[in-house]
Amino acid sequence: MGVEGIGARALRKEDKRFITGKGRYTDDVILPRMGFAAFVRSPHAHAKINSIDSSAALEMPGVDAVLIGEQLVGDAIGNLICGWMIHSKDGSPMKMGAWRALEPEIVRHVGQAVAVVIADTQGQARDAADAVVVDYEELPAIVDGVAAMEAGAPQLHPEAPNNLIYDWDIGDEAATDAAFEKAAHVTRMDIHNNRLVPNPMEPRSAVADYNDAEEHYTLYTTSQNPHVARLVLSAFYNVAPENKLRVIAPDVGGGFGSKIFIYPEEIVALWASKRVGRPVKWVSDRAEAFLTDAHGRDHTSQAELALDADNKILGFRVKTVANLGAYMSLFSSSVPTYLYATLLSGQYDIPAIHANVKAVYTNTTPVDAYRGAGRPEATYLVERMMETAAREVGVSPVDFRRKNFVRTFPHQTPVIMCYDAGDYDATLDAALEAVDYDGFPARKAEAASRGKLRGMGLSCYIEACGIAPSAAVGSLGAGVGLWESAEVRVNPIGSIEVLTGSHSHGQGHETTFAQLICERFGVDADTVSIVHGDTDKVQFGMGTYGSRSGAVGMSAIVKALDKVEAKAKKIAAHLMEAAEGDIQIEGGELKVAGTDKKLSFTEVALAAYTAHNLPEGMEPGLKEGAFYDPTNFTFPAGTYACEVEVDPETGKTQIVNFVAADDFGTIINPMIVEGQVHGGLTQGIGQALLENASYDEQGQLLTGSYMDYAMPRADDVPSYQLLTNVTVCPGNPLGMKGCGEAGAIGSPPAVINAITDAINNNDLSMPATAERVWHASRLGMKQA
Ligand code: MCN
Repeated sequence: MGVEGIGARALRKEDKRFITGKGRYTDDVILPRMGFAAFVRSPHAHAKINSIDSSAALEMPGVDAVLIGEQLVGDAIGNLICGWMIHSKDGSPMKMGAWRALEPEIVRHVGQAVAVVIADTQGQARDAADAVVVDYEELPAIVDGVAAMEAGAPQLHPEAPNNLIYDWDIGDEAATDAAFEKAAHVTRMDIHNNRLVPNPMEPRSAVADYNDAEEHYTLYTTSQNPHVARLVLSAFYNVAPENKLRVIAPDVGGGFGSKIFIYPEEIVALWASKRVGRPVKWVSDRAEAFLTDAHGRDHTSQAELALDADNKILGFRVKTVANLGAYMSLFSSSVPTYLYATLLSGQYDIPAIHANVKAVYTNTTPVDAYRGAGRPEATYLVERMMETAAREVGVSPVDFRRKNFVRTFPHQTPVIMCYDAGDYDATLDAALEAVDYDGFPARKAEAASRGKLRGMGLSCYIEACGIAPSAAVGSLGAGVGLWESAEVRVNPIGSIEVLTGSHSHGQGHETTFAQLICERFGVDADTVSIVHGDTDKVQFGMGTYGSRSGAVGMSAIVKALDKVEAKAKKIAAHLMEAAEGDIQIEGGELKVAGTDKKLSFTEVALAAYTAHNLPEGMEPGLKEGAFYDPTNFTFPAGTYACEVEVDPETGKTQIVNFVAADDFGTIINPMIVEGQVHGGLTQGIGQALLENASYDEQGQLLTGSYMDYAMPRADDVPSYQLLTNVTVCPGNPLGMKGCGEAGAIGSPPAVINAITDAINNNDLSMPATAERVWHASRLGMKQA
């Protein structure tokens, strides 16, 4: 592969196995005597379980066992947990209803598991699951977050009256009220952020193997964070102590946040493996994935922006209802609060902000992190408001934003975040030039001559990633610090293994992390292996989400590399009888500055292990570990410009140009970063135009397959124009900011701002389907 350091467009090391079909996913794991699990799932959104009759299923061929919730509770398997304690504004803790991996009493969403069948083959298990007879007594269901709080709404959990989980505030209410009293203009909007289904390519799966003789469990699973999975399984679900539980997340085909959470199926697979005395495999099919993978978004908000006579923003007031579904999952408390409301300042200098977030239970699939997690919701709200306010006061959306940009750093927002570095004018300028903003009126006129409606929309997003400084999240109620760890092992003949707590499930870590080592030691990337995803191999780790693996995971590697380098230099200095300060590492060699004396990296590594000529008192070996805990989040930011053409006859929107100008700090591999942005933009455009998890009033998911849930395809998206501007992040040794979510965060408002501009009607919600756009454009034409 060669020596390709920081900034190289190195081809992905992992692609050899992925594009030749040699990846090893959880479903590829086949163990001797393995049985298969199939879950019996509720067809009702809300129902009491009167009885479960498994007698017919037990008689069916190959069936080993049918296990139900009462047995699980009897074996003291713990309830599923939420990781971040939120207190309501009255000081009371959030109200959590119990979530059991197999529900024995009341089901609260369609697809909830009530029993599991273990059989010799997958087909036998599924057939037998169909033969389990569950007597349900249906209860009224509620699916809408706002309606769930109204008097008389069906109640999900006795712990949470009015289905209210928490009623949480951020910012200064009095200062915000005072700002509105002084306002010359107030922009008001009701905004809904549509519910999404994550849809990674590989559905979730688990293979659990209990070894009776050693009382030890191994779990192969589609996890973004195997160590956290082990921790949670051990500490809360009472499966086994950590030393008796190995979690392996092998190749994982995408997650987008949905594989952070430890789901009922993994817990049940482990428990069932011990119960039936054989390894147990469960593989989700796509229909189960629609019903049980944690969904994303689903916010309903009212927003108000106060401006002075000069169009300077005085205050921002937001009220949001977050529909969390039937249960609280791992990040569900933090997504609509600390990941959402702390970004309501956007790229703008807003003196006063107050936000209230009410989180509610409904009879829908639980909601957790989905690419961006809270930050797309904030960006959509802020950027729709900016565009709308500019239109209302009759100034250009560009001038309006520029008037209000933050320009001095560090910048303390009124909602906790302190932005460390950025240049928002630079990315705005770059995007405007690339999209030929000045030429837009002419293109609009030309489109009109063909009977088409052209629109231009901007989105100046900011996000907080590099999740997260342990001190900050600890003080905000997170149960755990979010540092990362690394170990760098230089083997005796010079090959290098880097053990990282980050987990790659599509982000190319095996390549970018190796680039760091190439940069530092000048070695060939083929001599470097990145090891991750196995709790028995890697010391510890917090996993991958919140675009943290670059800024946090790689920083831990840098710290470990510093230690390795320092020791290697000591050894080289000793062997070459030189001063330590004179040793330089270059091109895979350790040289004495100003002389022709040198040793190869391999010679120094070998000396560290042969150990007969080491400096006095030095331990043998060349292996160092480090933990890195960031001091702040990182703040990627940029401007997205979208130009659309709408056909008023059909309502069909065509994105004719999309420019993304991003600031990700130092870039390790531009090609991988571009791939990340492409993926994020496409998911964001999917949310804006096509995707929606839609329920009927009884709580049935109407969009439960690809026949009804529209994913973006190649012809829905344009050829993106990507640009970058670098402001170095001062908070980590490489100066990096995350890039993994930006596209999905910044793009939806750019698309909707463009369509609403085209159709001359601001009243349009996501997804902007052809039907919605057609109706809205007719109103727009009447108003024109
Ligand atoms: N990188 C870089 N230069 C930068 C920033 C990042 O070269 N300035 C590189 C990194 O080294 C890494 C990749 O870009 O190889 C992404 O880095 P980062 O932004 O730190 O994000 P993470 O690696 O932590 O990945 C998480 C992020 C999230 S939160 C979601 S959701 C998401 C995403 O990554 N899910 C994905 N991208 C995905 N891509 C795929 N294919 N599949 C998913 O499930």
